Order: sequence, then C-alpha cells, then structure tokens
Amino acid sequence: MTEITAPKSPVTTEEFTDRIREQLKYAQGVTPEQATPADVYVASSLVVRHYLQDAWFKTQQDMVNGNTKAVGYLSAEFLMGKQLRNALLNAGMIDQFDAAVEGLGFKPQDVIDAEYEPALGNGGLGRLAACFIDSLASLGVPAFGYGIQYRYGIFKQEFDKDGKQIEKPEYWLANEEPWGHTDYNRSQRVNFGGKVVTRADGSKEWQPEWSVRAVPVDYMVPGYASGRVNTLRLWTAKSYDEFDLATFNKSDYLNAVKPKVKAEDISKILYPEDSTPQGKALRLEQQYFFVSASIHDAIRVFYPGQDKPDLTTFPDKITFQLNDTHPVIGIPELMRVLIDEYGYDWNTAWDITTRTFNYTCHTLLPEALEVWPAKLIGELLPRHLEIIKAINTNFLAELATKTRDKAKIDRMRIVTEGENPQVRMAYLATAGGSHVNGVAELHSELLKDVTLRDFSDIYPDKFTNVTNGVTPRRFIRLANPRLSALITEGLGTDRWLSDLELLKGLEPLAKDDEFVKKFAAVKQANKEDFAAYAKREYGFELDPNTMFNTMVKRLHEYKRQSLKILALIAKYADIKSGKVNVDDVLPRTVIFGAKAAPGYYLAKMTIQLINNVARVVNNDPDVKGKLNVYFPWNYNVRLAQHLIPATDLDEQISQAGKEASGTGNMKFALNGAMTVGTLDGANVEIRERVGAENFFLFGMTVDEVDKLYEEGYSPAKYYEADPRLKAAIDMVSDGTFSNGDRNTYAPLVADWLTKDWFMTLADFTAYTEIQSDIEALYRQPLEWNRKALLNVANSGYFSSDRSITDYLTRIWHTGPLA
Ligand code: 26V
Repeated sequence: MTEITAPKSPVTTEEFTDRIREQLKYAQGVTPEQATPADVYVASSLVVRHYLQDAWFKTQQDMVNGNTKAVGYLSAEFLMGKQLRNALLNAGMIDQFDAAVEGLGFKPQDVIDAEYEPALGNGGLGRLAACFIDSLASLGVPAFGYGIQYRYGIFKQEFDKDGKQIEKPEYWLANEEPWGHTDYNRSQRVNFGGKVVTRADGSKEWQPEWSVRAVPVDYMVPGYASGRVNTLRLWTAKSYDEFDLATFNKSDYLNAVKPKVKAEDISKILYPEDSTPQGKALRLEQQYFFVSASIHDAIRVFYPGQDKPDLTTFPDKITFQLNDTHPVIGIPELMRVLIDEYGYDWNTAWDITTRTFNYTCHTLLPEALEVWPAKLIGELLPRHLEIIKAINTNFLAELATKTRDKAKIDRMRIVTEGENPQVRMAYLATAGGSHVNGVAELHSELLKDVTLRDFSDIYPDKFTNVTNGVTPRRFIRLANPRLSALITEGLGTDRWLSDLELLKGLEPLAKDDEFVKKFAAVKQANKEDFAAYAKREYGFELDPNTMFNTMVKRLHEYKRQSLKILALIAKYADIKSGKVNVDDVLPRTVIFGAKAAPGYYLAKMTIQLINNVARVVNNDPDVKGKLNVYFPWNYNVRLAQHLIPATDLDEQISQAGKEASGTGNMKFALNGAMTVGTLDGANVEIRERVGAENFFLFGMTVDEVDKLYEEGYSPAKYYEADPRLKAAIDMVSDGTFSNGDRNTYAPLVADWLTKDWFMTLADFTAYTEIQSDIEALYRQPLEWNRKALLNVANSGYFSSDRSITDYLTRIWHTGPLA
C-alpha cells in the first residue's frame, strides 16, 4: 500500500471552480466564455492566494509572538520561476485545480504556461535563494526573503542570423502579476548622498541629499505540507514626488520628472553580470536600498509600535544571512541605525551587529569578490564610510592583539591604503558577522586555505561549510511527475518529498531489472516530451532515440563550454576525415543552454561558435544524423524543468577549483542523469555518494592545476601533442563554422593557444578519452539505467531541506515554529 502524505486539499473541485468563476467575474471582468488562459491563470492564482491567507497570518503572528528566532535571507537575487503550480503543489490543490480548469474548458498546461516567469536572478546564486526559502517554509522555520523587485529581470536572450547573442529587455512586469502584494502602508524611506555633521554633543548627524521610498511587494512562500506560509518581501523604488511642480510650471517637463526617474531607476533592472563587479554607483544604490529597507522593516515587524525598542534583543529575533557580498553594506547600516537612530554606544552596536549577520561566499574567482572605491561609498553614503573606516581601525587593533605578523595584518585591511582606497566587502562581511560559509566541502576548504586564509588562521571557528541543495518539490515532483510516481511506487510512500534521504530505499530496486526498465521508460517518455516541447517552442527536430547530452549554466570560461564544443568538433572532424566510420558513431543530441554577460566578449563569441557548429553539423549529410547540436535560447527555470528530466548525460566540466558548488549537477543526478565531471565543487560530494563507478570522472585535480600554473602553463604544447585537438582547433580557424571566414573566431583561438587560463586544452585528451567509457555504457541500456537509478537513490543528501537544516544547526541556531 502506498502511503500518501501530501498536504490535504483545503478545497473541493466544485469550490475551486466557483472561486475561479468569481475571480474571473470580479477581478478580471470576463465571463468564463470570454476568458483566455491568461485570465484563468490570474483568477486561479488569486484563488490560491486567498486559501493561503489564513496560514500566512498565523505564521506571522506565531513568529512575532513566539520566541523562535526568524531568518532574514538577504539576497540581491531570487530566481523564483513560475509560481502557480508550485503554490498548488505545496498547498495540496493540484488535482482540484486541474479538474476545475478542465471543467471550465481549459487545458491546465495552457493556464500554467500563461504565467510569465519572474527571472530576477542570474543563475546559481539566485536560484539557490529561491530553493532556500521554499525549504525554510517547508520546514516551518519563520523566515523572510528580502530582495529587490526589479522591473526588468535578466535579459531575454535571442540569437541573430549569425548565431550571435542579442539581449532584449525582460519586462516581466508589463504583464498582470497576481502574486505580489504591494503594501504601500509599510514603506520605508531610504536616504542617499549629502554630508555628515557633528552635533554639539559629539554625536553624528547624516544630512542626506535625496531619498527614495522603498515599497514592499510581498510574495507568499507556502511550505510543502507544513501549513506554514512565509514571506518573500521584494522592495520596489518609488519617488516621493511625481514631479517637481516649480520646474514643471516653467515648462521644463524633462527636468521636472528627473528626480522621479532617478529614484525609480534603482529597482529598474537586474545587473546581468555575474562575475566582474563593475563598481557602478547604481549597483551600490540597489544594494543599500534593499538592505536598509529590510533592516528597518525587521525592526518594525519585531518591535511593533515601540518608539524605544530594546534592540539588544535584535539578534534573538532575527538572523540575517548575507547571500554573497551584495548585501554586506547592511553591516555598517545596522551600526548606523543602532548608533545614530537609537542612541546605542559603539561597542553595544558592534556586539548586536556581529551577532546578527552571517556571510555565505559563492565564488572562488578573486575577480568576482566585490570591492567598492571608498570615494564612491563616501559620495553615496558618507556616514557609512565613516563607520566602515572605524570598523577597519578597530579591527586592525584587534588583530594586533592576536598576531605579531604585521604583513598579515596589513593584508587583512577592510579598507586598503593608498591614493584610491577600496573597501573589500568580503573582508567586511567576515569581520562583521559570526560565521562564514562556503557552499560545498571543497569550496569551503579552499576559502579557508586560499581566499580568506588569513582570516581563517585568526578566526578558525568562524568558518564552516554548508553544501548547497535543491528543492525536490520543484525539481523532481513538478518537473518530473513520471519519475515522482515511480519513486512513490518504489518506496511505497511519497514522504520522500519532505525527507529526500528516503530515496536510499530505491537502492535495492536497482537490482530489479523490471524496476530498472520502468525507470528507463520514464526517461524515454520524458525525452519524447522534451522533443515535442523543443519542436513547439524552438522549431527543433530532436530525435528521442539518441543520447540527450546537456550542458546548461551561465557561459563562463571557467565552466568550459569550450571543452565540450571542441570535443564535439573533434568528433565531427573524425567523421569528415574518415578516421571513424560514421555508422559506428553513437547517436547523440547535444543541448546547450547559456546566457553570457552582455560585456563578456569571449563568452559571447563562444555562443556564436556553438550556434554555428550546430548549423554546420546538423546539416551535413556525412554525419547522417549521428551528431546533433541544439542551443535553445533564453535558458531559464521553465526550460530547466523540461530539459533536466529528459537528460541522459549531464556536463559538469569546470576547471577543478573554480566552481564553488554547482546546483544543476544535483538536479540532474536527482532526475536520473549520469554526470561527466571534474573533481570540482559539489561534484566531489555527488561522486562520493553515488559511487565512483556511477560517475564519469576526468581531468586534473585542484593540486594538479596549481602545480601546472606554477610550472608555467603553455596551451600550445597540448595543441601540438593531441592531433584530434589540433584538428578541432584548426577547423575553428579555417572558416568551417564561419562560411569560410578565417577571422571570425580568431580572438577565441588566440586565447586558447596563448592563454587558456582555465586549461581547457590540458584537460581535452582526458575528456575525450572518457567518452569511450560513456558510449560503451550507453550501448547497454539496462546497465546505464541501473547506474542512473543509483544516482537518484543516493542523491537525497542534495535536498535544500538538508542544506537548511545544516544552516539551522551550524549557523542560525534556530528551528521550526512551535
Ligand atoms: C556575482 C556578481 C559579482 C558582482 C557583479 C554582480 C554579481 C552578480 C552575481 C554574482 C554571483 C556570482 C556568484 C555565483 O553565482 N555563484 C554561484 O553560486 C551558486 C550557489 O551557491 C554555486 O552553485 C555556483 O557554483 C556559483 O558559481
């Protein structure tokens, strides 16, 4: 007997239908006959929100009245993906929704698809934040997600006729958006600019020059089967004045609206860069904007109606997690609020602040660590610069009591010396918070040993690891209903959705050929679905009887999409030169998904190359359909949910020591894909858990990489040494993928041959060698699927519920509401 523990529906199909009709009538102003799927989407979403309302109230009341410390997850990005079906699942109303919508004459899928995806994140960091707030609510932990409601999300990616990336604005808020509730009565003033004056009593007064109204837009975050509903509070920037009347009266209309435009620009657009900080004033404005509003909001929530709250209890009310360095300006902001607004002395304020904040680092690339020019901070936030300098002075004094190593102390400055002093945000976060964590074991080790080495020497207890995870609700249950049903059948319960380690119970079933065949049938059906989806959405003709081999992630040199495309070209060259008989080639469909930062030249050129390899290879009759390359544009959460369940082989091939964790790797393993990967990020832990024999490992280790850098890396050597690598690179140079033009990819080729910072060439041979193992196994479907099933069975650890549990015990020291 199968034990079903999914949340009980609060509603019958009949009620659901009536409520949708009601919303269509009163909110949408249409009859069911006039309604479009988009109308039904809005109406159903409002119905779901109504059903969640009481649980939302209760969660807030229990949080404020009880004594369970809440979590404030401060993040510049929340990459939520579509809301409706997730909310239906978590609230237990999926079946009633499907039946009601069908009864009204609509296809549930059309209604779901009518939702415009909020793409308020770049990639892994933003999606992790979304998984984490789902898990917090599912575990019943009181929490706020705090961020920005950008009017434009990450750009919409298109390809032009030459295969180049084109960025189009993603104006998601142009559409009706039923989930966010704009709460004008809970807004906060956020100030900028001006100067600091010292009062007669020696206290400081910031006299700002301009201010912005931060208005919260609240999203419900329903927990899965927990009865709890948390809040994602995204701030939107509004001007205090629509326009300046005096200027307007002088007929200077443009200047009259300037202050409004400037204020509202703050939440206008998500920065599409995810590695090189540009040091742009607007970005610092965004960071301060949401963090300042959030801190004041937390004080409002936890000390309601109190003029003189006792803020020494603040760290017992809420703990703020800094998602990367983007919200780190919150540390001097809380100091300022405590000292200037509430009159605490420095030491008390510092004690409160350091007990309130913790910092998660999400990168290993030194160039991705944010550093702000002190001058810029001084112009925008003069009082904060004073506070940061004082923090720095006190910190250096404290260090002097802990070490005699002057050089070390000097390296640890939060504010650098010299003509153009810089504020290092990662250092400020480490000094100003209780804990620092990396996002996978290897990453946390490297943080301690390399990136923040001096800090971990002096404050070893601050450092810890929390390996990332992903929510099984969205990424298994919603994305892969067939596999979910099979798991539930295999385990005899659906409790795995809230306790993912139960997947371990599938392990014995890997010995049962009948079960493995069912598992294989699920994958096959998912591939057929994806082929139909790709046909509909992109006009692609995918053959579901080929291996689906996927590489989806941001385009970055360190992630090494180049390695994948070069290996593919080498295979193509083998076919063209007759070195391999095309009839012996294992049929493969390679699918890429990736956005490049608009200013990242080599990344954009790599996209162009992949598109042109696709054009040439897919249309070459010599290939006989054995190699196919597709690059669906605008990779996003929706596409991920379709593609991941249909993938046979996933690529996680970053240079060892560069990918902090990866979370795509977890989603693929949990959906029964095999991984080809390096010993990097969470790959290491995935391989440990699923077993070395069930993971295709290749490439240099971190130590080997370091050694090679030290010896002096010369990529040309590898080009000369491996004829297949040479053939592939030559094919890129000789115009095969550029209609005969030899210049198109010259900068890319020059980079490979002379710099190749991430050692793509050095790992090429190992990468192509492992392909024979992969292909040999794929030719034995039962054995392949057995191993893929073992990946599912042993990946339960990678639930974001487990990550959150680790944060609770290691960092936050709180738990579920009573
Ligand atoms: C960094 C920056 C740098 C300043 C400019 C704006 C900006 C915007 C976003 C980011 C985030 C880059 C860091 C990031 O996404 N890290 C990824 O975090 C994932 C979740 O922990 C992890 O799985 C990936 O390995 C890691 O690359």
